[in-house]
Amino acid sequence: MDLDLSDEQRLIQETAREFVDREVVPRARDNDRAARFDLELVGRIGGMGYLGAPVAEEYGGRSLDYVSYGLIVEQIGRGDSSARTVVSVQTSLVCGSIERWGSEEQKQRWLPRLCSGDALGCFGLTEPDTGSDAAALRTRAERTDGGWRISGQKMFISLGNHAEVALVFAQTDPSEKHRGIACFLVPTDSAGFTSQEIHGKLGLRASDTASLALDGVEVPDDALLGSVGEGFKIAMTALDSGRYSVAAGCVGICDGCVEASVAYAKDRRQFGVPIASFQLVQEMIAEMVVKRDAARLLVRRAGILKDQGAPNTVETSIAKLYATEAAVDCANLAIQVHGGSGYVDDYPVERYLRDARVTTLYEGTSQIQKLIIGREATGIDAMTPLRAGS
Ligand code: COS
Repeated sequence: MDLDLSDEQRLIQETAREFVDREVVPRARDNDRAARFDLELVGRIGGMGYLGAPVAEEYGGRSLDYVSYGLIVEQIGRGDSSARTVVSVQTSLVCGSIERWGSEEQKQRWLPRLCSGDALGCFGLTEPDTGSDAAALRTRAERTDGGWRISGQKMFISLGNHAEVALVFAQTDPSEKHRGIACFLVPTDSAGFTSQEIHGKLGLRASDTASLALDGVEVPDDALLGSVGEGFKIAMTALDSGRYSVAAGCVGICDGCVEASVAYAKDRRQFGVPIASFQLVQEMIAEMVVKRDAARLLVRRAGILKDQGAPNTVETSIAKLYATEAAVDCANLAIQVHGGSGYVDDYPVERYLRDARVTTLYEGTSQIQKLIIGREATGIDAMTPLRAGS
């Protein structure tokens, strides 16, 4: 595995770093405090081509490789995980799914506007009663003359209040279980489609999170993405990319924790010396550095496999599991290095902890990632006790 970055990848990394320091970092605290979804910032991120970086240029993307995409997402994650969530959802879950599974007409209709940031999209998989067991979703799609009628509820949907199009996963035939699921491109101004903001989140306060209700929403046949029965596969392939993106963002959190902690520890003096002189402080910094580097290498491996077109679901789960847990650990350690100052938002580390916390939950919990990894290692499916015993 060649871990070296090409000259072009280094340039992409450096450009993203400068962009984030200039545009993302200065706004992060105020947006967090105000719980503001910063549409102007989204526009600037779109202007950089960061909302559809791996999408083909003919559809408005930048045709970038996955390693480069990961480098961009890492930088944005270092600046602000709320902004990074926009990039991950829009690029990996929405644009990636439309590019891979969409008809030529669907791609032409949606991708250029999504890649530029003129339109936002959301990914409607999770429901009030359906999280880890995604195949058990209850939203129903029934055939009508020339189309479908969709009814159900979706929960914890990032960008759901601002999206123009929602990928809605719905069951067409419950007896078919996961093979009955279909995915629809639903314009959010459709009659019967409503969204509601979810308030009171621990972190990602500057990210838009919605519950969606679909009350007999009618869509034409050409709103179907892929074919009936392919919906579960569409969701899983989208998550293979989304988990990679979350993991890359978490490397950025780890890196931000190292940077902030090193700077603080060299500046802050106690007992007459900078606290960076103390072995117990260096131990915390060393732990952060090791976790950041390990997470970065795991993300790089997953990216390289994706660029090779090789199977990478398990390697992506390994990267997602490790990087998200590392981000929580690093943020917690970074607060410890900062002492009382780390507990208030003069420094970014308390936001890092609040924002990191959701990453071990969304796009598949750490427990789901372990079950995917364990199944590959043992050949035994332990997803549910019932199946493990059968
Ligand atoms: N890529 C393509 N296809 C995949 C896939 C992937 N990564 N993972 C599974 N599939 C396919 C399988 O090949 C299988 O296809 P067939 O019907 O042709 O046999 C089908 O999907 C069912 O797969 P599997 O048996 O693995 O499903 P399980 O119910 O055992 O496990 C888990 C599915 C639990 C792994 C899945 O439901 C999951 O990831 N849950 C978490 C959901 C999640 O992340 N939610 C958060 C959303 S936030 S946006």
